[in-house]
Amino acid sequence: MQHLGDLLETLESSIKLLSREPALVEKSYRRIIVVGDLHGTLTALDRAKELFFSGNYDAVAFLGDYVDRGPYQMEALYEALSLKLESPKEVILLRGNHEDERINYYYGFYNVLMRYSNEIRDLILDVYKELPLAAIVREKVFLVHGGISSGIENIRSLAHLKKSLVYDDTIMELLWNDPSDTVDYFSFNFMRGGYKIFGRKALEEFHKINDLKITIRSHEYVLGGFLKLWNGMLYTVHSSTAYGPASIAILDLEEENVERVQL
Ligand SMILES: [Mn+2]
Repeated sequence: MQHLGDLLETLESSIKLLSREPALVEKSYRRIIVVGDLHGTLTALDRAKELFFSGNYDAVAFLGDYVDRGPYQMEALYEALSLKLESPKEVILLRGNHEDERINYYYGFYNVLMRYSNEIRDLILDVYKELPLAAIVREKVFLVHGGISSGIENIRSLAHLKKSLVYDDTIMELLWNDPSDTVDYFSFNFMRGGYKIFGRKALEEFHKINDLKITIRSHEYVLGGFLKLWNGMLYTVHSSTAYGPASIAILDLEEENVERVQL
Protein backbone atom coordinates (compact mmCIF):
# COMPACT_ATOMS: atom_id res chain seq x y z
CA MET A 1 0.00 0.00 0.00
CA GLN A 2 1.10 3.53 -0.71
CA HIS A 3 2.51 5.83 1.97
CA LEU A 4 -0.20 7.62 3.93
CA GLY A 5 1.24 10.99 3.04
CA ASP A 6 0.98 10.14 -0.66
CA LEU A 7 -2.60 9.03 -0.21
CA LEU A 8 -3.52 12.23 1.60
CA GLU A 9 -1.86 14.39 -1.01
CA THR A 10 -3.39 12.40 -3.88
CA LEU A 11 -6.88 12.76 -2.42
CA GLU A 12 -6.49 16.49 -1.78
CA SER A 13 -5.09 17.18 -5.25
CA SER A 14 -7.77 15.01 -6.87
CA ILE A 15 -10.55 16.90 -5.14
CA LYS A 16 -9.15 20.20 -6.38
CA LEU A 17 -8.77 18.89 -9.92
CA LEU A 18 -12.12 17.09 -10.12
CA SER A 19 -14.02 19.99 -8.60
CA ARG A 20 -13.20 21.99 -11.73
CA GLU A 21 -14.87 19.37 -13.97
CA PRO A 22 -18.59 19.61 -14.70
CA ALA A 23 -21.01 16.76 -13.94
CA LEU A 24 -21.05 16.04 -17.68
CA VAL A 25 -17.64 15.99 -19.35
CA GLU A 26 -17.48 16.58 -23.12
CA LYS A 27 -14.34 15.61 -25.01
CA SER A 28 -13.27 15.16 -28.62
CA TYR A 29 -10.85 12.25 -28.27
CA ARG A 30 -10.50 10.17 -31.41
CA ARG A 31 -9.37 6.91 -29.85
CA ILE A 32 -9.80 5.97 -26.22
CA ILE A 33 -9.75 3.02 -23.85
CA VAL A 34 -12.90 2.48 -21.79
CA VAL A 35 -12.67 0.57 -18.51
CA GLY A 36 -15.67 -0.82 -16.64
CA ASP A 37 -16.08 -1.67 -12.96
CA LEU A 38 -12.80 -2.36 -11.15
CA HIS A 39 -14.25 -3.23 -7.73
CA GLY A 40 -10.92 -3.42 -5.99
CA THR A 41 -9.02 -5.30 -8.68
CA LEU A 42 -6.07 -4.07 -10.71
CA THR A 43 -5.72 -6.27 -13.82
CA ALA A 44 -7.82 -4.05 -16.10
CA LEU A 45 -6.39 -0.86 -14.66
CA ASP A 46 -2.81 -2.01 -15.26
CA ARG A 47 -3.62 -3.06 -18.83
CA ALA A 48 -5.42 0.21 -19.53
CA LYS A 49 -2.43 2.18 -18.28
CA GLU A 50 -0.08 0.11 -20.42
CA LEU A 51 -2.19 0.72 -23.53
CA PHE A 52 -2.64 4.40 -22.73
CA PHE A 53 1.10 4.92 -22.33
CA SER A 54 1.78 3.00 -25.57
CA GLY A 55 0.94 6.22 -27.38
CA ASN A 56 -1.80 4.70 -29.55
CA TYR A 57 -4.64 6.27 -27.59
CA ASP A 58 -5.71 9.81 -26.83
CA ALA A 59 -7.29 9.04 -23.51
CA VAL A 60 -8.66 6.52 -21.03
CA ALA A 61 -12.07 6.59 -19.37
CA PHE A 62 -13.11 4.72 -16.22
CA LEU A 63 -16.83 4.19 -15.73
CA GLY A 64 -16.81 4.01 -11.93
CA ASP A 65 -17.06 1.39 -9.15
CA TYR A 66 -13.40 1.53 -8.15
CA VAL A 67 -14.06 0.24 -4.64
CA ASP A 68 -16.00 -2.53 -2.80
CA ARG A 69 -15.80 -6.30 -3.28
CA GLY A 70 -12.18 -6.97 -4.36
CA PRO A 71 -8.85 -7.28 -2.52
CA TYR A 72 -7.30 -3.97 -3.68
CA GLN A 73 -9.97 -1.34 -3.13
CA MET A 74 -7.91 1.57 -1.84
CA GLU A 75 -5.20 0.68 -4.34
CA ALA A 76 -7.63 0.77 -7.29
CA LEU A 77 -8.99 4.16 -6.22
CA TYR A 78 -5.49 5.52 -5.53
CA GLU A 79 -4.14 4.29 -8.87
CA ALA A 80 -7.06 5.71 -10.83
CA LEU A 81 -6.70 9.09 -9.10
CA SER A 82 -2.93 9.07 -9.59
CA LEU A 83 -3.40 8.49 -13.31
CA LYS A 84 -5.87 11.36 -13.42
CA LEU A 85 -3.38 13.65 -11.68
CA GLU A 86 -0.64 12.55 -14.03
CA SER A 87 -2.71 13.18 -17.19
CA PRO A 88 -5.60 15.43 -16.15
CA LYS A 89 -6.86 16.15 -19.65
CA GLU A 90 -6.54 12.61 -20.95
CA VAL A 91 -8.19 10.70 -18.12
CA ILE A 92 -11.91 10.59 -17.37
CA LEU A 93 -13.00 9.20 -14.02
CA LEU A 94 -16.76 8.79 -13.67
CA ARG A 95 -18.70 8.08 -10.52
CA GLY A 96 -20.28 4.65 -10.05
CA ASN A 97 -23.04 3.64 -7.67
CA HIS A 98 -20.37 2.27 -5.30
CA GLU A 99 -18.82 5.69 -4.87
CA ASP A 100 -21.31 6.07 -2.07
CA GLU A 101 -20.72 5.81 1.68
CA ARG A 102 -23.91 3.83 2.32
CA ILE A 103 -23.14 1.28 -0.38
CA ASN A 104 -19.58 0.92 0.94
CA TYR A 105 -21.03 -0.04 4.30
CA TYR A 106 -22.52 -3.20 2.78
CA TYR A 107 -19.96 -4.18 0.16
CA GLY A 108 -16.59 -3.93 1.87
CA PHE A 109 -14.93 -0.55 1.47
CA TYR A 110 -16.25 0.59 4.83
CA ASN A 111 -14.07 -2.06 6.48
CA VAL A 112 -11.05 -0.87 4.54
CA LEU A 113 -11.75 2.73 5.55
CA MET A 114 -11.87 1.74 9.21
CA ARG A 115 -8.10 1.33 9.04
CA TYR A 116 -7.70 4.98 8.05
CA SER A 117 -8.21 8.29 9.79
CA ASN A 118 -11.40 10.33 9.71
CA GLU A 119 -9.51 12.84 7.63
CA ILE A 120 -8.86 10.26 4.89
CA ARG A 121 -12.45 9.06 5.02
CA ASP A 122 -13.81 12.59 4.67
CA LEU A 123 -11.51 13.27 1.74
CA ILE A 124 -12.71 10.13 0.00
CA LEU A 125 -16.29 11.32 0.30
CA ASP A 126 -15.23 14.62 -1.26
CA VAL A 127 -13.64 12.67 -4.12
CA TYR A 128 -16.95 10.82 -4.62
CA LYS A 129 -18.78 14.12 -4.66
CA GLU A 130 -16.55 15.67 -7.30
CA LEU A 131 -16.48 12.76 -9.75
CA PRO A 132 -18.36 13.57 -12.97
CA LEU A 133 -21.52 11.55 -13.62
CA ALA A 134 -21.22 11.05 -17.36
CA ALA A 135 -19.19 11.94 -20.43
CA ILE A 136 -19.76 12.50 -24.13
CA VAL A 137 -16.96 11.74 -26.58
CA ARG A 138 -16.89 13.36 -30.04
CA GLU A 139 -20.51 14.42 -29.56
CA LYS A 140 -21.76 10.90 -30.36
CA VAL A 141 -20.71 8.45 -27.66
CA PHE A 142 -22.28 8.61 -24.22
CA LEU A 143 -20.35 7.13 -21.28
CA VAL A 144 -22.08 6.46 -17.97
CA HIS A 145 -21.92 3.92 -15.15
CA GLY A 146 -25.47 2.54 -15.13
CA GLY A 147 -27.56 3.88 -17.95
CA ILE A 148 -29.99 6.52 -19.07
CA SER A 149 -32.34 8.15 -16.58
CA SER A 150 -36.12 8.36 -16.94
CA GLY A 151 -35.93 11.93 -15.63
CA ILE A 152 -33.38 13.34 -18.07
CA GLU A 153 -34.25 14.16 -21.67
CA ASN A 154 -31.54 16.64 -22.58
CA ILE A 155 -28.37 15.11 -21.20
CA ARG A 156 -26.37 18.27 -21.80
CA SER A 157 -28.43 19.95 -19.07
CA LEU A 158 -26.30 17.86 -16.73
CA ALA A 159 -23.34 20.11 -17.52
CA HIS A 160 -24.89 22.81 -15.32
CA LEU A 161 -25.72 20.50 -12.42
CA LYS A 162 -23.98 21.17 -9.13
CA LYS A 163 -22.30 17.92 -8.12
CA SER A 164 -23.56 16.61 -4.80
CA LEU A 165 -23.78 13.48 -2.68
CA VAL A 166 -27.39 14.25 -1.79
CA TYR A 167 -29.64 11.53 -3.20
CA ASP A 168 -31.66 12.59 -6.21
CA ASP A 169 -33.56 9.81 -7.98
CA THR A 170 -33.10 11.30 -11.43
CA ILE A 171 -29.35 11.50 -10.95
CA MET A 172 -29.04 8.17 -9.17
CA GLU A 173 -30.71 6.44 -12.12
CA LEU A 174 -27.62 7.28 -14.22
CA LEU A 175 -25.58 5.29 -11.73
CA TRP A 176 -28.01 2.44 -11.14
CA ASN A 177 -30.14 1.69 -14.20
CA ASP A 178 -29.77 -1.44 -16.33
CA PRO A 179 -30.84 -2.17 -19.91
CA SER A 180 -33.50 -4.80 -20.48
CA ASP A 181 -35.34 -6.41 -23.37
CA THR A 182 -38.42 -6.87 -21.22
CA VAL A 183 -39.56 -3.24 -21.54
CA ASP A 184 -39.70 -0.60 -24.28
CA TYR A 185 -39.19 2.38 -22.02
CA PHE A 186 -38.69 2.35 -18.24
CA SER A 187 -39.87 0.06 -15.49
CA PHE A 188 -39.00 -0.77 -11.88
CA ASN A 189 -35.69 -2.61 -11.50
CA PHE A 190 -36.71 -5.73 -9.56
CA MET A 191 -33.26 -7.30 -9.88
CA ARG A 192 -31.77 -4.48 -7.81
CA GLY A 193 -34.83 -3.68 -5.77
CA GLY A 194 -34.68 -0.04 -6.81
CA TYR A 195 -34.29 2.45 -9.63
CA LYS A 196 -35.10 1.40 -13.21
CA ILE A 197 -34.56 -0.84 -16.16
CA PHE A 198 -34.61 0.86 -19.56
CA GLY A 199 -35.61 -0.57 -22.92
CA ARG A 200 -34.45 -0.13 -26.48
CA LYS A 201 -37.05 2.49 -27.38
CA ALA A 202 -36.08 4.64 -24.43
CA LEU A 203 -32.45 4.53 -25.52
CA GLU A 204 -33.34 5.21 -29.18
CA GLU A 205 -35.28 8.30 -28.17
CA PHE A 206 -32.54 9.44 -25.81
CA HIS A 207 -29.96 9.11 -28.59
CA LYS A 208 -32.22 10.96 -31.03
CA ILE A 209 -32.96 13.87 -28.70
CA ASN A 210 -29.28 14.25 -27.83
CA ASP A 211 -27.84 13.47 -31.27
CA LEU A 212 -25.91 10.49 -29.88
CA LYS A 213 -25.16 7.13 -31.51
CA ILE A 214 -23.70 4.85 -28.86
CA THR A 215 -23.99 4.42 -25.11
CA ILE A 216 -21.24 2.60 -23.22
CA ARG A 217 -21.87 1.61 -19.60
CA SER A 218 -20.64 -0.92 -17.03
CA HIS A 219 -22.42 -1.72 -13.73
CA GLU A 220 -23.25 -5.35 -14.60
CA TYR A 221 -21.23 -8.53 -14.71
CA VAL A 222 -21.28 -9.82 -18.28
CA LEU A 223 -19.68 -13.03 -19.52
CA GLY A 224 -16.40 -12.33 -21.28
CA GLY A 225 -16.51 -8.77 -19.96
CA PHE A 226 -18.34 -7.47 -22.99
CA LEU A 227 -21.89 -7.31 -24.25
CA LYS A 228 -23.12 -5.62 -27.41
CA LEU A 229 -26.84 -4.89 -27.36
CA TRP A 230 -29.47 -3.50 -29.71
CA ASN A 231 -27.48 -3.52 -32.90
CA GLY A 232 -24.48 -1.79 -31.35
CA MET A 233 -26.44 1.05 -29.83
CA LEU A 234 -25.39 -0.07 -26.34
CA TYR A 235 -22.34 -1.77 -24.86
CA THR A 236 -21.71 -3.13 -21.40
CA VAL A 237 -18.08 -3.54 -20.36
CA HIS A 238 -17.02 -5.45 -17.27
CA SER A 239 -13.44 -5.11 -16.00
CA SER A 240 -13.38 -6.58 -12.50
CA THR A 241 -11.97 -9.97 -11.50
CA ALA A 242 -13.71 -9.70 -8.13
CA TYR A 243 -16.57 -11.94 -9.28
CA GLY A 244 -14.44 -15.05 -9.47
CA PRO A 245 -12.47 -16.47 -12.38
CA ALA A 246 -14.43 -14.55 -14.98
CA SER A 247 -12.87 -13.28 -18.15
CA ILE A 248 -12.91 -9.51 -18.29
CA ALA A 249 -12.48 -6.87 -20.95
CA ILE A 250 -11.81 -3.24 -21.63
CA LEU A 251 -12.92 -1.42 -24.77
CA ASP A 252 -11.08 0.25 -27.60
CA LEU A 253 -13.30 3.07 -28.84
CA GLU A 254 -12.07 4.60 -32.09
CA GLU A 255 -14.47 7.28 -33.33
CA GLU A 256 -17.73 5.29 -33.41
CA ASN A 257 -16.19 1.86 -33.60
CA VAL A 258 -16.07 -0.27 -30.46
CA GLU A 259 -13.72 -3.24 -30.12
CA ARG A 260 -13.23 -5.53 -27.18
CA VAL A 261 -9.77 -5.88 -25.71
CA GLN A 262 -9.80 -9.17 -23.86
CA LEU A 263 -7.67 -9.50 -20.76
MN1 LIG B 1 -22.24 -0.54 -10.35
